[in-house]
Amino acid sequence: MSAKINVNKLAEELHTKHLGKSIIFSSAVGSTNDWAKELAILGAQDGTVAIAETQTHGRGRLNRKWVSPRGGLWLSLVLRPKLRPAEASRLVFVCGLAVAETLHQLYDLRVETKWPNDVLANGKKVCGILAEMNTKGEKLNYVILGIGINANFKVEILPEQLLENATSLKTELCTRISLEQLLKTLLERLENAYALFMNQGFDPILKEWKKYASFLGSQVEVTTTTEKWTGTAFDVDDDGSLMLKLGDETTRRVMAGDIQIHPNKHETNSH
Ligand code: BT5
Repeated sequence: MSAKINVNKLAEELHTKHLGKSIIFSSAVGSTNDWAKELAILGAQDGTVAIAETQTHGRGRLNRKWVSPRGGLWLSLVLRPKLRPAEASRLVFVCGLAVAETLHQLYDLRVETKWPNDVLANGKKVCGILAEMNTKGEKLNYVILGIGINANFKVEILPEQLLENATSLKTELCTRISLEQLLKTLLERLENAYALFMNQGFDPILKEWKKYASFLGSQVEVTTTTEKWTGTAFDVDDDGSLMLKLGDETTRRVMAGDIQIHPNKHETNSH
């Protein structure tokens, strides 16, 4: 089975109104987020999808490297929502929910959302999301929503330092999956979640996202660019910040950072 996506087959089967109505595919690019940004500047319509078989310079947050071998699903969407920049930052959660629902629907896996931008399968990172926006003052021009899913490769091909926290669908399911089916379901779920967000706001999205967020209630270590805390992750607030209760019972609101879940305090949920 090829690592390429049969875009014609997908287009015939895709039941979306606008996401993925225009899909472009490349065997290799630097980063699909950069590619989608170029397309957005050239006027690409809302919902355009750029997919690559491999990325030579896949990126995570803070310019961290995202390793993108053949067999993964590496894509970016061009979105042009009528939102303020602060509201648009919540699209990471809209997307995380859509990925979690997709993996839950298609495969028999324990799926979790992990603050702020990860989706885990059986406790390990299987997907990362990178939302980047272009603004002019208070006006949002476009958002590039990048999604990376470790799909049809064994996790062992990733660099050794990632193996403790990462997994792939092939490793968890012991079989290859259909990239077309994964992408089709993902775009359909994302279109639903995106419409819910645009019509009813962030509350219903956050409520659903939290159903997958098994880390809530756990002891976590939070790292920001300047600080590090240990405490109980007791909530995610309606602006997307992590709410942390520290040992001295004070609370901290964390807008951006990474969490490491304390292994002994990690509880599982029903997904
Ligand atoms: C992310 O950043 O998790 C966002 C990843 C977004 C990737 C997609 S692929 C399509 C689009 N085009 C791009 O260039 N990017 C997007 P962050 O939370 O900062 O996590 C980055 C960290 O994840 C790295 O520092 C590594 O520790 C780890 N990592 C790198 N590659 C990985 C992989 N394939 N699977 C799991 N973990 C990985």
